[in-house]
Amino acid sequence: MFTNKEEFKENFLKKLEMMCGKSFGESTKRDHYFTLGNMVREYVSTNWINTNERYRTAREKQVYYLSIEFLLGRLLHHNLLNLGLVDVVKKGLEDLGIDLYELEEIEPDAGLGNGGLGRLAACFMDSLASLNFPGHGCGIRYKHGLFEQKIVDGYQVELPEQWLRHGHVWEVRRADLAIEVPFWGNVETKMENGKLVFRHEHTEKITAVPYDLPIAGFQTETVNTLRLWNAEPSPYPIHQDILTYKRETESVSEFLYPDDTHDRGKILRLKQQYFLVSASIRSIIRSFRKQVGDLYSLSQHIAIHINDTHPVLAIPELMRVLLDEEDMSWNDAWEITINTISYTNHTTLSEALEKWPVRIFQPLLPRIYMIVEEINERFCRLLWDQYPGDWQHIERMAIIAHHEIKMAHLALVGSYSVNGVAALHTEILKIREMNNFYQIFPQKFNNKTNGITHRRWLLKANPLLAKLITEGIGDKWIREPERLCMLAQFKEDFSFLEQLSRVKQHNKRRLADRITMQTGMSINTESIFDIQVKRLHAYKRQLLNILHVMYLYNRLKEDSTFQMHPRTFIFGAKASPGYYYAKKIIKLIHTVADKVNKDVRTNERLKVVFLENYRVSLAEEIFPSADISEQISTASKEASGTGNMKFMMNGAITVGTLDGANIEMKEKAGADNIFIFGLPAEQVLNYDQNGGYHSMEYYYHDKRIRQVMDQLTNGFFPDSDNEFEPIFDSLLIENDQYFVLRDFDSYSAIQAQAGKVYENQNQWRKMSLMNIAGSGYFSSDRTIKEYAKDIWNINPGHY
Ligand code: 26V
Repeated sequence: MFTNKEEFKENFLKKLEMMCGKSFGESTKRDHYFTLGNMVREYVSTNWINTNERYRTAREKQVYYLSIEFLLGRLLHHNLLNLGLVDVVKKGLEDLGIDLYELEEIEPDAGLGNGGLGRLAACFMDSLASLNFPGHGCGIRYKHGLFEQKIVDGYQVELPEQWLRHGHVWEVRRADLAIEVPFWGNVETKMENGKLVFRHEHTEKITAVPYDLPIAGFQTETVNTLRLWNAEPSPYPIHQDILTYKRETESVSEFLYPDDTHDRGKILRLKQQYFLVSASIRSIIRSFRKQVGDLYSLSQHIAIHINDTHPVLAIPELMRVLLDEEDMSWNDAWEITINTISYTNHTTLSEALEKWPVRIFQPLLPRIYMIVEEINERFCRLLWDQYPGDWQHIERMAIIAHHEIKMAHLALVGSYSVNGVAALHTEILKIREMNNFYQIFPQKFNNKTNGITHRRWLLKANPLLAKLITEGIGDKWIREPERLCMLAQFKEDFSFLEQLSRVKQHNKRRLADRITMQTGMSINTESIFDIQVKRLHAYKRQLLNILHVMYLYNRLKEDSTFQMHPRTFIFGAKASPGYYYAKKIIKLIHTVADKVNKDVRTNERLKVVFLENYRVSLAEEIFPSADISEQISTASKEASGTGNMKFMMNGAITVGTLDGANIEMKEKAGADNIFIFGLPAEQVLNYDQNGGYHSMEYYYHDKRIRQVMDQLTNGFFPDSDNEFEPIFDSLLIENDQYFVLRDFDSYSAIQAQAGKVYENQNQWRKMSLMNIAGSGYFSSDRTIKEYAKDIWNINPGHY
C-alpha cells in the first residue's frame, strides 16, 4: 500500500480520482475524507483476512460479545493511530494542502448507544484487538443512532440522527452471509420416529444482513470483526401488502430504543433483541460447524457474552438450535448452553430491569416462549427441592411470574458467570439485589471493574499529555498502562508539574474556543472548569449540582465578603425522550445559566454552560480540559461509571460520592487526591429499606436549601410560571428519593474545599498528577484480561 509520505500522496491522488470521479482540483473535503477512509480500510484488509484465517484454522477458543449498543464514535483517527499511520498521513495531506483534523471532523459519530454500557462495549472491542484476543462483537446496524439533541428555549428537542447519510466507509456488506429470522406464526408439535419434534410455521421472516467493521488493534496485526446486523425484507414475503411489509421489516434496525410506552414500541424492541440474538447465534454456530464441527464441544471452543439482559434470548435461542436443529436431548443442550453463556449486569435500579409481558412475548416468539417456559419449570422444581413449600420464595425467583418474563432471572439461571461492573456494585448484587440467586449459585458471581481504552481517551484525546508522560517515563506505558504509576516520582518536581498545568491550560483554551463558537460566550480559562457530562438521570443528580450553583449565586449576590475562585460549571447530557423529569432538569440548568451568565455583578466569577448534543467526539474534547470531575450519584445507584475514569486519566480531580468505581479510584489515586462527600451506600440502602429520611427537615433547618428551593417557584426566574414545580414536589412532597437535600451540605462543603485547594496551584497539580498516576488500573486492557482469564478462558494470539 504505502510506506512513506510520497507513496501515500501518489496513492491518495489516484484513489481520489477513481472513487470520486473528479480531479483533485474539483474535489471537496468530503471527497478527501471518503478517499482516505477507503484507503485506510483497504490498508487493514490484508491483516483482516489473515486474522480471520487464523480464527478459522487455529482452533483457539473465541469469544462473541453480544450487545444491543456499540457507541463507537469516530473511527478515522482511531484507525490511523492503531495502524501507526498518523504521521505519514498527516504530513502527506499537509503537502497537498489538506488538514487531517478537518477531515476527521467530517466523520459522523457512530452513535449506536446511549451511554456507558455502549461505550464500554466499544472500549472492549479496542482492547480485545489490541491484546490479540480472538474476540468478535455482534450488534445492530441502526439506521439512526441516538437522537441529535438541539436546545430550543432551554428545552431539549430530539432530531433523528443521520450517520449513514453519506455512507459509512468502514463497513463491508456481507449479503452472502445473510440469515432469516422468523417471527409470529405457530408451533406444530409432531411425533417423528418416536420423538417429539417442533416446527415453527407460518412465520414472518426478516432477513438479517451482516455489515462487518474491521477492528484494528493498536500496533498489532490482529484485526477483529464487529458484525452489525441490518434488517431487510426477506425475498419470500408472506401474503401481505409489500410496502407495509418492507416498512415493518426495516423498522427493526431503524432506531436505537424505539419509544416503548406503547405495545407497538414494545414489540419492536423485543423484535430487535431476538433479531440480534438469533442472527448472531446462528452465524456463530454456522462458522463453528465449519471450523470444529462437534457441537457437543461448543463450550470448549466458544464463549458467548451478553452485555446486560437485552441479548438474554441468546439462552433460549441456543437451546432451540441445539434441540430442534441438532436434535440434542434437553439435558445435553442445557449443559452446553450454561457452559457457553456469561452475563454482565449493569444496574440495580429496579425500573431498569427488563420484564416482558407474556401477552407480547408468546405470540411474537412462540417456540422461544415454550423453551423459556420449560427452563422456568425445571428451575422452579430445583427451587422446590431447596425450599420445599416456600411458594413465595419460589415465585419471587421464578423466571415467569405474574404473566411476565424476568430477563435478569433468565440470565442468572442460564449462564455460568454473572458479573457486576465495580466492587461495590458486585457486593450489592450478592448481598442484596440478587442475594436469593447468590444463595443458590454463589460460584457464578464475580466482579469485573470497568475500564476505558487509554488509547482513545488519553493517547488520542490528549496528545499533549501523552507526550509529556512519555517524556517523563518513556513510552512503555502505552502498551502497559499500569506503568502510569511511575509518574508519582514527579510529584515534587516543580517543572514537571508546571508543564502538566500548561497542557491543561492548552486543553481548556480549546474547549473555551468551542464554547465561544457555539454559544457566543467568552470563557475565562483561569476559572475552574467544573464539569458534569453523562446521561441525564435523577440518580446521577445533575440537580444537586445546579442547586449548588444557585446557592453560590445567592451567596455572591448577598455576601460581599464571600470569596471564591472563579468557576465555569459545564454540563452535557441527553435526557431520554420520554423522561419528563430529566427534561425539566435540562430546562432548569438553562434557566439558571441564563440568569447567572447575564448578571454582571457575578459573571466574572460564576458561569454556567450547557454543551448541546453530548456525544463521543465532543467528550474527547471535554475530558482533557476538566479541572473538576463531578461524579455525584446517590451512593449505591451508579453501578460503576466510566466517565469518572476518563476524567481521572486526564488529570481532573473528582468531586464524588463513595459510589461505583469512585471507591476504587480513591484507592488508586490516594484518599488525599479526591474530594469525597455524601452518604455512604450502606446508609442509603438502609434508608431505602427502613425509611427515616424526611427531606422537609432539611428544607426547614438549612436556609441555603430553603432559599434555592423557594426560588424554584417564587418568580425568581422570570417567566418560568410553574415550570419547576415538579422538581420542587419531587424533593419535598415526594421526599427526595435520591437524597439531594440530604447531601447538599456536605456537597457544598467539599466544593468550597476544592475551590480553596485550587488556589494552591502546586498542591492541585500534585493531586492531578497522582490521579493520572493511579489511572492505569482503569484501562480496559486490564478489564479485558480479567474477563479473558476468569470468565471466557481465552488466550491472546502471538505476534
Ligand atoms: C437505564 C434506565 C432506563 C429506564 C429508566 C431508568 C434507567 C436506569 C438505568 C439504566 C441503565 C441501564 C444499564 C446501563 O447503561 N448501565 C450503565 O453501565 C455502565 C457500564 O457498565 C456503568 O458504568 C454505569 O454505571 C451504568 O449505569
